[in-house]
Amino acid sequence: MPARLPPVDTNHRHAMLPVVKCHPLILPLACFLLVACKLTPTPSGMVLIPGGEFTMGSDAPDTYPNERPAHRVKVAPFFMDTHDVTNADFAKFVKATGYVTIAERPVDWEEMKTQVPPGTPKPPADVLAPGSLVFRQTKGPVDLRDMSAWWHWTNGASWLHPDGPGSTIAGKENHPVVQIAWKDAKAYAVWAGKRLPTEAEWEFAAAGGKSGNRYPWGNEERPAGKFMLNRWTGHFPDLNDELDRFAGTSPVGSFPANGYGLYDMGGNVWNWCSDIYRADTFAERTTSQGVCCDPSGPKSPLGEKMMPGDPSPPDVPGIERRVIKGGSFLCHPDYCESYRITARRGSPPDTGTSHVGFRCAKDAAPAK
Ligand SMILES: [Ca+2]
Ligand SMILES: [Ca+2]
Repeated sequence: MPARLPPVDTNHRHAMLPVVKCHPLILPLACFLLVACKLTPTPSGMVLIPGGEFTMGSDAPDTYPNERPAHRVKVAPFFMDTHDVTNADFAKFVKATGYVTIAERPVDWEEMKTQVPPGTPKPPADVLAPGSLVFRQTKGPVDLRDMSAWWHWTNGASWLHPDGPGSTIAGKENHPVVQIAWKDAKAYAVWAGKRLPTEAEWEFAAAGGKSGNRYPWGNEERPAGKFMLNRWTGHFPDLNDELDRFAGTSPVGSFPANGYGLYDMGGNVWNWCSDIYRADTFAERTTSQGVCCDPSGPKSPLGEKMMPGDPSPPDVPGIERRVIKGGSFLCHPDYCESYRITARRGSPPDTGTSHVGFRCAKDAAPAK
């Protein structure tokens, strides 16, 4: 006969716990460790990116000169939004704060004057009126060196009207918000208690815990013929056959996540990063010794060495631009393939476009 077990008091959870006798110092020590190693809980909609050392940039021949040289970088653990900030997310910010995006404000000529060559005449009123840059498909093949064939300054274009007056975000609540200038993205991040990721963090996160891959999902652009991102399909910029199901932006999370659970790290919309853009950032960084820890980008755009083949040559040397990463629904393998992990470009911080959005990061430790 087995010994009878004592009755269990099921009304008290502690009654189910075994009583462990331990050294009197164990409990105070455990409390000390809990406080000392206090981990920030993972905020909703974010994942913990563990941090570590990785190879940033690429020396591969089929990459741009601004991605070279490949070099070792360390990043501390941080949190990253699993998906781009959506129209619904941004609407909450605007409702709570009354924030007016840069595209919705008239251009400040006094400020603009500091960013153009001296002696530039004041532009006509329609150029100074509120607006933004809108992509328009061309009627036929064009010279791919002339981006003005498909980018058009459009009065009335804004996050609410991403393709200009008459366009709407109704029904696109879960699409990434676009027509967001870097300064708008930063304002949102501050409101959300977050920040923009550094370029190093973004690139580390895009790799999804793997090393040496060309894309956030692996080395093959279309494994087993499957589209892994929203990019341009057809002939750029005059024929979009929508083979990947989307002509413009797509709802966030329409394609598989990468190894960290991050969606759309390649394609859909570009993501703003916090760093100032320079084509020579990596070349300058590697002149110093050792592995670079948590780089936050160049201090200034001044003194940038022009690089032949830079996909983002500045209109005016020394003008401030900020890094964008990940490519968009406009990228095509025959054109720029900017959804590669190491691809990088610069864009003026006060200009929104219909293919640039953002996602936020947050420190995982109390303070850096
Ligand atoms: Ca597409
Ligand atoms: Ca993206």
